[in-house]
Amino acid sequence: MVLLQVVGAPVATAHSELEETQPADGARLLKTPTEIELIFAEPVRQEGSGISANGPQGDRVLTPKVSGQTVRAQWPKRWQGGKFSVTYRIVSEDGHVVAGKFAFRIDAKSTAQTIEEPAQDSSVSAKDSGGVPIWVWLAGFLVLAVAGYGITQIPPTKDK
Ligand SMILES: [Cu+2]
Repeated sequence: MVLLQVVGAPVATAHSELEETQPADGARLLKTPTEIELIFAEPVRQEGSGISANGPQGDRVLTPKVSGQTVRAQWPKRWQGGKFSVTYRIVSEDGHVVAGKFAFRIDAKSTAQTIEEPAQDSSVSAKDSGGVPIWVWLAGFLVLAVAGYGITQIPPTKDK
């Protein structure tokens, strides 16, 4: 990555630098995107341009659809829980190769289905611990009521 940027710097006069991505670099999504989008400063050639993605499920080569300065690719439907990175290598109109990488997180709701089971366990343990202290609470309220009664009784005795 660093090497590519250093090598690319001296010839940066006319080729297409990446301007914007969708999702943005560093974004945290709650929904799985249907596609990703890369917008470059100048037109991109379809031939030789490629995008690949990496996530918890491994690596996948995506199919880039180039139109002008925009490169789009369909996002794999089930790629939704965790950190993902997209690596691009595109050929700009002047023939130069521009390569780079951006990353984002997807915390899709469908992963909540696997969290439902442990939730049942926690309700069971709540019942177990809840049964014991009922009399403790009643005793506590009684003590507070007596104490409160005693405090409220003090001002009238002072008046007399
Ligand atoms: Cu160039």
